[in-house]
Formats: sequence, C-alpha cells, structure tokens
Amino acid sequence: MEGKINAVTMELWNKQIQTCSDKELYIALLELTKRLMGQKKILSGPKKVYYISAEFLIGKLLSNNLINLKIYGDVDEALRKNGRSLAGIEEAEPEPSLGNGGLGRLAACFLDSMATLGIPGDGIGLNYHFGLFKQVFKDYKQCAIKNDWIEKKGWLNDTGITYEVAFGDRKVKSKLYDIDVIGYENGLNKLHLFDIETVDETIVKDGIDFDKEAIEKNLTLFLYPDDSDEAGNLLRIYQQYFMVSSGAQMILMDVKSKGMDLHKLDKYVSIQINDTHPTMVIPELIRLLTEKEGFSMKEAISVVSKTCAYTNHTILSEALEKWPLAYLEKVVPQLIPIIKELDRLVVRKYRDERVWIIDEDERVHMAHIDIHYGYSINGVAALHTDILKNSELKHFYDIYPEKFNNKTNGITFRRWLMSCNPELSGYISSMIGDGWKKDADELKKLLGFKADNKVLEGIARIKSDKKKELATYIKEKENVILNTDSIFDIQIKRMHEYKRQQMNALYIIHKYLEIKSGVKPVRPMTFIFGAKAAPAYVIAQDIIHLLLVLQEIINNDPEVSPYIKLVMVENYNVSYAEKLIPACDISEQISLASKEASGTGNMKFMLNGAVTLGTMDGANVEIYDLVGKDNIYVFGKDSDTVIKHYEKADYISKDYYKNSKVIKDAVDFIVSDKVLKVGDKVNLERLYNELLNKDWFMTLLDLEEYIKVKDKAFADYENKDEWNKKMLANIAMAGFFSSDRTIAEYNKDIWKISL
Ligand code: 26V
Repeated sequence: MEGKINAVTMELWNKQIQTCSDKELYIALLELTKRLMGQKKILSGPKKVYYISAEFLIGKLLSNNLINLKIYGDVDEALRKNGRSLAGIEEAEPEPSLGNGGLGRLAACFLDSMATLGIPGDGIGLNYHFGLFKQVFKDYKQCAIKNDWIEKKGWLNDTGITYEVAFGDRKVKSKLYDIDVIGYENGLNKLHLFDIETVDETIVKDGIDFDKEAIEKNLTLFLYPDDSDEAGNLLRIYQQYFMVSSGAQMILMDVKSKGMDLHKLDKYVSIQINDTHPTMVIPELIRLLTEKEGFSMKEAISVVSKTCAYTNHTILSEALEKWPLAYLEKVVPQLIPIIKELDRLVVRKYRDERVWIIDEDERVHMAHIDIHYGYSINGVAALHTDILKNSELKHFYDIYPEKFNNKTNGITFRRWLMSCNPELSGYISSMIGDGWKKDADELKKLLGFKADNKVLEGIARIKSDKKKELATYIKEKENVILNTDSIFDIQIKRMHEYKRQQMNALYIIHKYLEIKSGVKPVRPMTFIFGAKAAPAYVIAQDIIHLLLVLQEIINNDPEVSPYIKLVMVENYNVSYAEKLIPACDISEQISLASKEASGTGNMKFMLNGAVTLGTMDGANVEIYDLVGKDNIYVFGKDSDTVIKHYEKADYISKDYYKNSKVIKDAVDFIVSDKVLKVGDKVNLERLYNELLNKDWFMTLLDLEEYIKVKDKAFADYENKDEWNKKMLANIAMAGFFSSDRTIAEYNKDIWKISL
C-alpha cells in the first residue's frame, strides 16, 4: 500500500508521503480511492431503487470508503510508517453540507446499506453549494454563515450529462454530478446530485442573505433557504421541482435506454420518496408519460402509483408541507392540471374532506398526494407508525390499511462503530470475531461476557480513552477544559422545542442552584450540547442563547465549575458527532413522547456503549424492549397521555410552575440578575414567557421526573461494575438497529428486488 500511495503523491505533487502536507496527502488518497472504487462493479439488475431526498448528510467520505474497500488498516499502517495519521489527514477533508439532521443522515446510511447488500439503488438529490449554513457563536448567539464545502478536487464527478427543466417563467439547464457509493465488500451505486450551471456564489452577501428572486443564480445555493416570505417559498418550490424533474427524466431515460417498456415501469423501478420534499415527482412523472410518451392519463396514474412509495418522518404539522396552489401555479403551471385531476379523482371517491389533496384554502397537501398515489406508506419506528395509523393519518389508514407499514430506522455500523470507534470495534472482534460486520445480530454474542470482569473493564477503558481524546479536541476547538473523570452527558441533535434541550438546561440550572446552596454532586458532571437552529426559528435561537450564557456563568464560577462543566460545541455536524458519540456515558433522548418519529442518534450512542436517558418516544421504545429496564433510564408521560393533553387542550404549564419549588426556581433563574447580566433580556424573557405561558412541547410536565431519574442515573454510575454491564448490554443489543436490517426490510416488503 505504501508504494501505491507514494506513486500517487509523486504523480500529483512530486513528493513522497513524508513531505506532503495533510491536504496534499488527502487529495492523493482521494485520487487513489476513487481509482480503486472505479474498478468495482456497478450494481445492476432487472429492477432498481431510486431514493429521492432533499438531503443526503453523507459526512466525510475518505475513511468510510477505505473501510468499505477493506483497505483502511493497510492505508493506516502505511501512513504510520511514514509518521502520518489518517486522523490528521481527515481534518483536511471538507464535510459535504448536504443535509440538516436525521432525515438526511438516514438517507446516507441507506445508500451505504443498499450498496452493501448488493441492491441496485441510487440517490437523487441536489448539489447545494453552501448547503446548510455554518454556525458560529457571537455574543452568546448563533450566527449563520455560508458553508462552502466544494473544492476543485473532491468526490463529485461531473458526468457531462444535462437535462432541461422548464418552469412557468423560465427554462434552465440541469447538470448531473455523481458521487460513487461503495458497499462494504460489494459493488457501486451512485448518488446523483443535480446542479445548475449559472449558480453565482458571489450573490451571497451578509451572512447567508441573498437575492431570493434571482433563480438562475441561487437555485442550488442553499438547503432550506429561509421561507418566511413569498419569495422564499417560491424558491423552495423551484428547488423541489428542479430536483424531481431532473430525476424523473434521468429515470425514464435509463429505463428506455435499456429497451424496457415504460408501461411496466413499476417492474423496473421503485422510487422511495423521502418525506414530502420530493412529492412533485409523482405529477411530474405523470406529465412526462402523458406529454412525451403517449400515455393516457389513466395509464400514467396507474403505473406511477405502483412505482412510488412514501416515507413519513414527522407528525409535526408545521413540517408537513402544504403549498398554496397559487405558488405552484406560478412556478410549475404545467403540473396544475395534473394535481387538480389527482384531487378530482379523490374528491369523487371520498366525501371526507380531510383526505382531499387541495383544501378549502386552496393549499395542496403534499403528503396526501403521496398517500393516494403511492403504493406504500411507512413510518420510521414502531410507535411512530402506530401513531400514524391510529391518529395522525387515521382517516387514510381506514381507506388503505394495506399500504401502511413500519420500517424502524437504522444506522450503518461501518461509520458509526468501525470508523468512529476503531478501538471498540477491534475489541469486539477480538471477543466474538468479525461476523458482526456482516450480520449485526452477532453482537448478541457479547452477552456471554457479561460476568467477565476483564472484558467489562476493557470496554470501560476504551470509553475512558475516547473521553480523553474528545477532551483534547474540545480544548482545542472550544477552549473549554473538561474533567475526563466526570460523567459525560451528551445531547446532540437539531435544536427544537419538541426535543427539549430546554429541559436539559433546566436540570443544569437545578444542579447549579443545589451546588450554590451547598449540596455538591458526588462526581463532577459534564454536559455537552451540539445543535443548529433554523435561522427563522426564534425560540430555538433563544434556547441556544440560554445554553451559551449558562456555559459562561457556570464554567467561570469557581464554586461551581469543579462540579459542572457545560459546553455547547460550535457548528455541530457529522464529523463532530463521530468524535462525541464514542465518548458519551449518558445519551439524552428526551423528546416529548409522540413527537420524535424515531431518532437515530439514540442508536449510535447505544452502539458505542452509552446508556440512554429518555422518554418512551420513537425508537427509544424499541431500545427499551431490547435492553430491558435495567439498562436504560426512562421517564415522562407516555404518548397516549400526551396526545390526550393535546386533544383536550388541558395542559397548563403555569400550574406545574406554581406547584413545584424546584421547577419555579429553575425557570425563574432564566431571568435572574445573574443571567441577565451576561445575556440578552429580549431572548431570555421571551423564552421565560414561552415556558410559563405556552410551553407547547410540555417541558414542565416531565421536568420533575426527569430530575429524579437523571439523578438516579448519575448515582448508579458510581457502581462501576454494574455500569459496565449496562454498557455491554447496550452494545450487544444494538444489532437490530443496523441499517442493513432496515434496508433488507424495505426490500422485502416494498421494493421486492430479488438478489
Ligand atoms: C421538514 C421541513 C419542512 C419545512 C422546512 C424545512 C424542513 C426541514 C426538514 C423537514 C423534515 C423534518 C422531518 C425530519 O427530519 N424527521 C426526522 O427524521 C429522522 C429519520 O427518520 C427521525 O429519526 C427523526 O426522529 C425525525 O425528526
């Protein structure tokens, strides 16, 4: 391997490994890896899946690709021999900014698993130049700046293929870029990313502001551009149609070029629609088949309905897209007759207005198109699917019970164990062999070691080493010194009220007040947060502000900081997650029950030996069922109780505040002199009032029990032997959450591709 790497560094830079900079070495390894991947077979067969998604949060690719090519160890060794490390070189790789959170990361895990299982399955998305914004902190607040991740030499390949996409008011040329996706010990699929030639990066001025109306210049600049005004909404529709029209043309061209009959499209293709953002692919395919391929409307609707399947990822109504018909008329007038026809057919058949596509306010419910004109509808965890069937989408379930199914999410163990925690990965293999890498259920063999103190201590030692590594990184990046003997409690996910980072903040305030009153914890505690907030989401910004202000106050108080450290890491992303997750003791999964569709961070933490502190929500329920009550800390009201509160509108947060001194003291602290001295009155008072007078996601409902159960978890940590057993049980039972299992289920029940 050393010879191969040197050959490329010589060819590119006329230097040997030793004298290259990290960047030069990264580019050489990128080049070598691309060449080796190019020798792999492209997965093909009679039928293919297209996973269409506004987000693909793929993370850095070098290590992952080396692992899947099975040359990670060889490359690592060759570099070490020359005094270099893969870890250092990885720092030189930019992280693609093509996603926001769990939905996008899931899409990336699925690409990895499809290629690993040998399923011909490509991704379709957009090549956002700045993607999701980069987060920087200033005056204890989040600022959003552009994230320019694309470099001249990278994983993107220009295919030279173009399509024409026509909107109501203009035509644009769509350019196809591909990223190769290599399976573990298997072949290649592609991630197809469409872009527009005329993008003008220079129109981005202050932060992330730009002219939203200059469509030719801005179309593929940002993921989820601000949609607080009409121009922003229109831009989102332009983006969505650009993605689906390019994708639909590519799919039909591919099918035709293989000489297949478009009337049997469903036999050759399944299109998985990832949430509602790509929904327009349904009317667009119908349009292309009727306008260009001579299909009757009836034939087109019939075949498209057998080709498209929909995954729902949220029950939050604000995230279920409803576009005003007038906006669609402006951007994509060619789809309007089709959408109206799809609606007409529904109205003719069903009198229940709740299932119509166009509502009385002339808004188009995108999910309703997917449900009526897709052949499968799935939720992403058992509880989530039950909620869809029994409440959120009950009126649809009554019509189409056979379409509904559950596919509990999963994660790729290649990235979330082998790559981010090679020490634990190696240790596991030394005990149970390598079989778990192909069959994750084999992790259960670890249970045979639950009384083996040497093994348990080995796992604990790795955890401790990963905490030290993280502490070094955080010192460098955030300039906060962590005590590695403290317990590491981590909450990393998008900032949202339903995820209840604010409840965690109130716990920290509670501990702070206890310490100030003389009650000291037995062991120091480290609280780590990572989260970006949508720029227009005001309360989410306020919660970030509170956390940053608390960080300042707590870490600089000599009476408190020996016992508590708080750090909110800047610009949390996939690469940061890969460093945080292996170092975690307690995984915070504390959403309001019923609101977190699944969660996937919960699975990553579990796999790396963290113990979950969570509500009975999303996939936490399945974690509980797998590990049993002794290996997880659960608290809070269950989803039925929460749903009833919403139905009856009987939750009054102020009652909880008035009836509990602990709650009152913690909430009041947000607007205490001490906090206001550091923070911004506007943000802090707004958050305080929100908690007291609205608290839509019921923070105070679960706060007391959260404090009690969290205290218990911290106390239990002191019994090291028992804690180590909990770690082992979590790792051993995580096999179910391999995305290989999830994808095998999608294939068996939805795509039905024979392998
Ligand atoms: C919706 C919208 C709508 C309008 C503007 C921006 C925007 C951005 C994202 C979304 C989709 C939200 C859905 C989502 O991210 N769901 C997450 O999906 C994960 C994978 O299934 C799951 O683990 C998380 O629980 C769920 O919140």
